[in-house]
Amino acid sequence: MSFNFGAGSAQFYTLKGNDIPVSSKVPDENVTTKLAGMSDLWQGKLESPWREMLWTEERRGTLRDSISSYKPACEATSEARVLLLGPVGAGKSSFISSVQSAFKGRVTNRAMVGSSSTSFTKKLQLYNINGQSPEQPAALVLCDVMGLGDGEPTGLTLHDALAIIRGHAPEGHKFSAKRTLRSDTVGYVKRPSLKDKIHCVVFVVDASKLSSYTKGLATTFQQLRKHVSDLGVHQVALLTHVDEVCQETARDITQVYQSRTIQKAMTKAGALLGMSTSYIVPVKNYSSELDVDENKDILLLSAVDHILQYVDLYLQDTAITESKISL
Ligand SMILES: Nc1nc2c(ncn2[C@@H]2O[C@H](COP(=O)(O)OP(=O)(O)O)[C@@H](O)[C@H]2O)c(=O)[nH]1
Ligand SMILES: [Mg+2]
Repeated sequence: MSFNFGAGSAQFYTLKGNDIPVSSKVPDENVTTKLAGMSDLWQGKLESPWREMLWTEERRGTLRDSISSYKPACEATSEARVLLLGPVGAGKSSFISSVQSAFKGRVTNRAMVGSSSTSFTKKLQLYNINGQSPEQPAALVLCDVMGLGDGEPTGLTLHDALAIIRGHAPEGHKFSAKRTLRSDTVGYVKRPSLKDKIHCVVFVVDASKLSSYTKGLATTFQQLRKHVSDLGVHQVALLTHVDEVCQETARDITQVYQSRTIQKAMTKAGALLGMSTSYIVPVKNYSSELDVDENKDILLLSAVDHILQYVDLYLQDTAITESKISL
């Protein structure tokens, strides 16, 4: 299996003169408390970022505008429907709230964010991303659902995840590992159209838990990936909690693509998911922040932009197939 690190793969990892080990700097008090249990220390800074990012107010504006004015690449659906899948606590609900916050300009908690180890979100919840203003909603729906199981009899089953992706699950359906979705379930969508289906699957994994995720979870991911690929739906991934594995990134999010620790975490996430790192993007969700931050917004909005590219690949393929059928 090969992993694509883009321009970064040929970099030499040298420490610059100003790269004082973080432990010897005076860190922010909040950050220190959060990082107390961190296993992986700052492992040095790459000479240059392995992905180019523009950390400017202008870039944030451009991303907001392009997502707000996004139109799906196929007439059969007026909006992109994206499903977030991952274990409990990975940050699926937080990502939805964070994206919403990045548009609103203040931190909101729209999707219910949990703090326990069991899934807070049991229902299939659809969130219309508001865009620049409530009158101008973005053509993007993010779907939140309970955490994936890792072979244990809890969590979303493979069968139910695929039923959602195929468009059979009604909004608000309450999932249970004991009662899987069936054609006689109330609200079951028998003949889903393109707008009911999922156009891109986003796997969400927590960077601070990569070493403790079970083999069962890796198997769940691999099985899902195989079945979702068979449906022709593209998959990308979000690596969340990056602030919890790298102090320097926690202090300054613009360091995310220069942190060797995060680069390693991305490789690890790629191995867990069985996916090239070119599909994976890191994010820092709004968790304890009271205010939005320009650079965190840029990372979050870039993740949405990345997702929409894969939505369009699926929709373009679908449009071609449909036009062939109607010939
Ligand atoms: N530090 C930090 N905490 C996060 C991040 N994303 C989510 N969290 C926290 O992790 C916990 C679980 O998040 P949640 O969104 O409910 O996970 P879900 O079960 O996947 O929906 C919450 O306490 C969040 O505030 C992140 O990027 N960094
Ligand atoms: Mg949740």
